[in-house]
Amino acid sequence: MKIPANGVCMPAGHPASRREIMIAIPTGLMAGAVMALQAFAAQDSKATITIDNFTFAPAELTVPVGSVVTWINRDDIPHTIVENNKTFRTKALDTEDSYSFTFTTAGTFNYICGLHPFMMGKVIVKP
Ligand SMILES: [Cu+2]
Repeated sequence: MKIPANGVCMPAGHPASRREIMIAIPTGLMAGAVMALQAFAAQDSKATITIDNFTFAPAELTVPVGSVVTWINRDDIPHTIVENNKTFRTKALDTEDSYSFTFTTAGTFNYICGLHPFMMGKVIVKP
């Protein structure tokens, strides 16, 4: 091992290493915060509406913004889901077909079955 003339052993990378640590800590904290937010957003963010016997159940569903709502057709005939303001609209869903929609804005979403307009449902999205 070669010892420098002044006798002080100073690795070339040393001045940068403290700065790297100072950057690494906030980055780690931010990653933790993002993961915590994702865990929070995932809470109660999924709901299912069953279609059976010409009925949406529950007929009225309240969910927080960001929720994914899935409709499943358990009836033995096809149904569609058509939101009154065309926010979402499906093709005919056969038995056991499903459709998912993510509600990204708050509001009340009234929908019907396009094949049987007397079938009505409502999703209320809270901010
Ligand atoms: Cu129908």
